[in-house]
Amino acid sequence: MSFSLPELPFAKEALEPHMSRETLEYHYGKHHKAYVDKANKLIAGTEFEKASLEDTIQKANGGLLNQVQQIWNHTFFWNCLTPNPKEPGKKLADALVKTFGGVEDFKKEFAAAAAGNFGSGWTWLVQNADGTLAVENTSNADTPLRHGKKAILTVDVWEHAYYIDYRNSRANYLEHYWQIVNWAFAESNLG
Ligand code: MN3
Repeated sequence: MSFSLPELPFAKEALEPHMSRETLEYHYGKHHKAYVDKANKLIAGTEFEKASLEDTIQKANGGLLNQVQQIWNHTFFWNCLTPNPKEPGKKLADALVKTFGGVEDFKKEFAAAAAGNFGSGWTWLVQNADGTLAVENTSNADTPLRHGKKAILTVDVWEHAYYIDYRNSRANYLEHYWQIVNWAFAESNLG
């Protein structure tokens, strides 16, 4: 078994003007694809040749771990975006009210964490093993899966995610992110 690049869940131009076709051509077509290609080279002849992506994330180390985490993180990220956003559903909205005080309070805390995530990384809404929700940052390729947490929502804050559309302004990128968030996908991840 080898890893494959999943189809994007929308057309490359579908998220414009918030995320351009050009960004997706690079971010999905080159960066995400490169993680898949590099992982497949690294598993050749190893115990991971027949392992699932999730098992490999739990067991791999070093360069391979970085690549497989980035494959998973990006696939999850594309699913967190939609050209047809709707308001958060009741189950998710209630959970956000309980933990953060409200949907807008959650968005503020998540955006502040993303703005403050130093260097390359990801910002997540996670569900802990005890069912509680939390906003967390990870660095580089690190992913909540590796730490026994369920990912609910994420934003990629590597510069490659926003440099084409927003240059150095992560803040502008984050403002536009809220216009294309797939709340229904986030809600479907709640346990
Ligand atoms: Mn990325």
